[in-house]
Amino acid sequence: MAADKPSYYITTPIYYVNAKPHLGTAYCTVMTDVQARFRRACGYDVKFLTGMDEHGEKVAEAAEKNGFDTPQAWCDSMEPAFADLWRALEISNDDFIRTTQPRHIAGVQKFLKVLLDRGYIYKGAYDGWYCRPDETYFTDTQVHHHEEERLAAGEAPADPAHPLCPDCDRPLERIQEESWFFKLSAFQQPLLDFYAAHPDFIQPETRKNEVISFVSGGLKDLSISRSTFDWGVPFPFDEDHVAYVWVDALINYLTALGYGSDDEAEFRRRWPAQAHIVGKDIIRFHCVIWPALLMAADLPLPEKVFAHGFLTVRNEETGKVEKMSKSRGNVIAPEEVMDLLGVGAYRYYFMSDVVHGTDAPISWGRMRQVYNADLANSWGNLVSRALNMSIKYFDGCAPARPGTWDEATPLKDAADGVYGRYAAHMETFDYQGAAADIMQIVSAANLYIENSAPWALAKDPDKAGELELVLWNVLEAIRIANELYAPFMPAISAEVRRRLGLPAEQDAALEELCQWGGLAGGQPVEKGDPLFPRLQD
Ligand code: ME8
Repeated sequence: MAADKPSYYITTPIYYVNAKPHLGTAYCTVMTDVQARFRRACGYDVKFLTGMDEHGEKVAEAAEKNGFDTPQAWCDSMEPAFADLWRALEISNDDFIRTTQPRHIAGVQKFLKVLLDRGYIYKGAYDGWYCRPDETYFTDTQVHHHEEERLAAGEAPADPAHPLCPDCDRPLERIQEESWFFKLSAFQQPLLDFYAAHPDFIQPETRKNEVISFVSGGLKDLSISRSTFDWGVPFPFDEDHVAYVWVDALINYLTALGYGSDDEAEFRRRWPAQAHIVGKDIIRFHCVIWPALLMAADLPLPEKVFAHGFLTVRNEETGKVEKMSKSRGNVIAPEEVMDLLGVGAYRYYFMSDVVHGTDAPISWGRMRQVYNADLANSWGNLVSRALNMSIKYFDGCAPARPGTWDEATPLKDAADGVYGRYAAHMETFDYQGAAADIMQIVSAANLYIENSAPWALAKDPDKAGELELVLWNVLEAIRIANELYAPFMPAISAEVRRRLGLPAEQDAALEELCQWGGLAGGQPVEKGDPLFPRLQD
């Protein structure tokens, strides 16, 4: 723990264990990782949490279907699928929570008791619609409204016994059972007041409007327990009931900090979270139910929920563009993309080319295009040319920092203020903007090499000083661009640092590392294999 550094607590959703992670799951996790790495580089004391959502009827059913004796054994068998992929994708999570861990169960039970004591839950009977694949409840009005929209769009009427889910269009079930309810209806005005007082709480803006209009339409109390199966956290004061999987899951953000344990010091230090990163599919849970639950428990609310869009694929049969999802069976395995691009380029592609907030169709052609243009031709080529020339003209070393290092050059100009521009983009999750900031330096450096033709300078002994200045400028620009790329491509950046002969660990904060003039020079450098071998179209 670094007491002197400000805490930055960032989370991904905890993913369902019923299938292996796919490109969409990985997209959210990489996006969160880039922010966590950026914040660490800026000097924050980061806690980056991800994990697995293991309770609920679907998990119990999947365990049985897959021939496991217990749901727990099924969940345990799935952990490596997540843990191994996160390692392969260079995910730097500091913790991995599983909702079946005792630390989590204790925290959920404490939370439920707090809600009971504060008078925000009561026992009643639930009679309504339930989407089993999404584990989401819908009212008659919501379902009716969706059916009207479908009919208006010319679609065939749904079976009245199983109308279709307003979120995912799969058949709903009618559920009637005794249940505990959360007084969500009491939080309509407090939520609207909160959104108004915290305009940055929901990002991007379009999502905020969607949430506000949903809440303005009125909130109904929420069924938060199930009694027809037992794979969940038992209510401590009513053992026949287990917590509704979403309430169980949301509380992970607290229990990972020790909420409900004997030592709540980390919880007190780090809560509220700085950012929950989620997909737009689960925004109501994070921007309506979660804040209401926290208000009911008298706890502070997270600073920001960032909702990204979906990676989509075209359904060959219907021609419709669909969300890539496990239950639709249209997923691409991250390993396929890693095999094509390598991990660094995989991360770079999804983070720099897919605008965070809108949906993005996945295309192998576009991946190749971005890889070849940005990485093979621009960044990789720049690094390899610069190192080659150093080795050739400076006896295997970087040129020493010349006395005139502080004089204006096109590269010093390009690097001037880059940290501020980049940080502003990173902080608002505009990674595309941040990648463009770095690319400006990279392009300027490639152009500068062309314009100053070091190979010609090297032939003229009178131009030795100029050659030194030019090449030092290029290496200095590379050093800075490489630090800025590090959250996107951690292992590649570490390798570039190594080839440049720089220390693996940097003590200084990113802003300082981006100051022009940091490269002393004179150290041996290494060419190495191409970082991004060109891909054939
Ligand atoms: O919802 N494109 O888990 P989940 C982009 N357990 N992102 C996608 C995606 C796609 N096609 N498909 C999934 C759950 N995601 C709950 C969460 S949190 C307290 C409980 C990402 O396994 C996206 O971030 O269905 C989405 O929100 C998340 O995976 C849902 O993962």
